[in-house]
Amino acid sequence: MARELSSQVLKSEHRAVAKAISIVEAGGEPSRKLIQELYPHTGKAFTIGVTGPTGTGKSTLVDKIVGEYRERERSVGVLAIDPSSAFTGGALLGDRVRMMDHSLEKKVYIRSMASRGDLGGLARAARNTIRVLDAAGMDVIIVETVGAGQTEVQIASTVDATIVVLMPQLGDEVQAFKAGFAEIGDLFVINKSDLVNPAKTIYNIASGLQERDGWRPPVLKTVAVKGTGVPAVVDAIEKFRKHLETGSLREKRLSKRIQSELVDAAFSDFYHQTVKRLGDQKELDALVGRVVKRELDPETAASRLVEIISKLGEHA
Ligand SMILES: Nc1nc2c(ncn2[C@@H]2O[C@H](COP(=O)(O)OP(=O)(O)OP(=O)(O)O)[C@@H](O)[C@H]2O)c(=O)[nH]1
Ligand SMILES: [Mg+2]
Repeated sequence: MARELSSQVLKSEHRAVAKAISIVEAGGEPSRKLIQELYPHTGKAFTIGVTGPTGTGKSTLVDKIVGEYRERERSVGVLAIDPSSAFTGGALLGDRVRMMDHSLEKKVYIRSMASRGDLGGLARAARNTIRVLDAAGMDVIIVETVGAGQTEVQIASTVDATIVVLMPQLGDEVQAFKAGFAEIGDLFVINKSDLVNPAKTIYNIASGLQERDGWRPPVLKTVAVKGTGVPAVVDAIEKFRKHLETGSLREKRLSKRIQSELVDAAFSDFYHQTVKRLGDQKELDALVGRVVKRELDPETAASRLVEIISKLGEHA
C-alpha cells in the first residue's frame, strides 16, 4: 500500500499527496513505512520557515512569495501550522482562504496542520510532511508558524532558511527581539511598512544581529498586501541558498538537524513503547503505592523504575 501511494506521490498527484500527509500526520507504523519509501526521493527541495509574532502578515507574505516563485517557474509547497487550532480543533479557515490564491494552480500545494499538545509529534509530522512535498517534486517548501516558542524554534531547526516577519514599531524598543527571534532568523522582514516608517525598526534590528557562519542576516521591508518588496525577499532567500551551498554549510546544518531528529524520534518512540509496556506491569503500581505510603522516596523509586525499564528491554 505504501509503495503504491508513494509512486503516486512521486508523480505529484495531489490526492495522493494529501493522503500521504494525513498518514504522516497520524504517525506510527504506516507513516514510518511511507517515509521509508519516499526518503530516497527527497533532498531536492529548498525549505523555508516563515515565523514571527501574531498578525505581522506572514500568511499574506507567504502567499506573495509563492506568487513570486511561480513567476520564476518553481513549484511551491506550503505548510501552515496554526497554533490557535489547538482550541478549535481545526486549522483556521482564514489562513486557508487567504492562501488559496495559488492553491488551484498545478505547481502549488497548500496544507494546514493543526498544532497539537504534543510538541515533538508536531515537529515530527512537519518534518515528514516536508518530505512528502519534497518527494512530490516541490522545488521550494514554505512552513509558516507563529511566535518564538519551542515549536517555532523546533520548526526553524527543520528548514534550510528561516524568515522572521515583524512589523514597524512605535518607540524604539524592539520587543520581538527579547522574544528570541534574533537567534533563529536568516532573514528579517519588516512588513506593513505602509503603516509606520520602518527605518528605525530596521536600524534597531540590523544593529542587534550578528554574523553567523559568514552570513549577516539582511533586514528587508515589505508591504505584503501590495506585494511591495517581495521580489527582493525572494532574491535574498536565493542568495542565502547560494551561501549555504558554498562550502558544506548546508550539509553541516542538515547533519545537525538529522542528529536532533533521530534522538527526538527515538526517545519519543522509546517513551511511548515504555509507557505502554509499563502499563502491563504491576511493578510500577507497586512503586507508586510505596511512595504514596512514604515507605520509599520518589528519587529512589525513580531509579528502581529505571532498572525495571532496562529489564523490560532485555525481554523484548
Ligand atoms: N497595512 C498592511 N496590512 C497588512 C500587510 N500585510 C498583511 N496585512 C494585513 O494584516 C492582517 C494579518 O495578516 P496575516 O497575513 O493573516 O498575518 P499572519 O502573520 O499570518 O497572522 P497569524 O497567522 O494569525 O499570526 C490581515 O488583515 C492582512 O491583510 C501590509 O503589508 N500592510
Ligand atoms: Mg498566518
